[in-house]
Amino acid sequence: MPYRTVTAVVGFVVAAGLASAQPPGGGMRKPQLADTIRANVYADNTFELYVNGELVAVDSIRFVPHNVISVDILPAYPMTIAVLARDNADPETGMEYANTNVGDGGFILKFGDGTVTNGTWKARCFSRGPIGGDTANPRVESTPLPADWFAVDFDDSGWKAAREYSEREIDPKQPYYDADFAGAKFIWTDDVRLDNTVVFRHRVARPPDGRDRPDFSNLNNVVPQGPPKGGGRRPPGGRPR
Ligand SMILES: [Ca+2]
Ligand SMILES: [Ca+2]
Repeated sequence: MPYRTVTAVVGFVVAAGLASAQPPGGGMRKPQLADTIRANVYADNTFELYVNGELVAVDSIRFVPHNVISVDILPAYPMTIAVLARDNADPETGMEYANTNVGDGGFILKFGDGTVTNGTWKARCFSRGPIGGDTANPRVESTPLPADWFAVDFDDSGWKAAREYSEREIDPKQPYYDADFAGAKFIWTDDVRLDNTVVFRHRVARPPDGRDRPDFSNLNNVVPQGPPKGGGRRPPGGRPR
């Protein structure tokens, strides 16, 4: 093939790949790290993050020190985000530090596509306490989590909006300031002290930064572009590729 033709073909594939996962001639190009977006998440005290019904991140430190979790995620739109956030609280009393303290919660998230937490997110509390702030006779009220709380089609239409909190109210620790949360708001339900287990949900219809991104969500159901690697084929004298 003449050199000029090769250049043209490569150029076309690269250009097409910017907006589509579907190269000419069918199949689907494989996603690369450049197709991912960075997710920064900070929770007081811990969280599980689901994107489009799949678990993508868990806080690796359940209590303290307060940490930022940063992971790469492969977005697909519309994108449904569901978060289980927990303040550190004894399930029997709602308190911490051997039932001597009422801790407070707080959650903030920013994705590289511009998705941020704010008061447009849905929020519902599933465990609160000590009821009435009564630390002498602490009680909790808990509701079981719906089995499919993280599912894309879960009906959260009856849920209230999350409440936004200021940095001063949440008082995040230094790792929060070391990460990019510009434009994001701390959120929780209405009572950041007594509401201890909270689920947030949010649907991102299209990338907030306006960038067109390929949709790789069907990748497992198509034949990738190019010859498959591995598959048990063993080159002579070598290990499987
Ligand atoms: Ca609390
Ligand atoms: Ca806390």
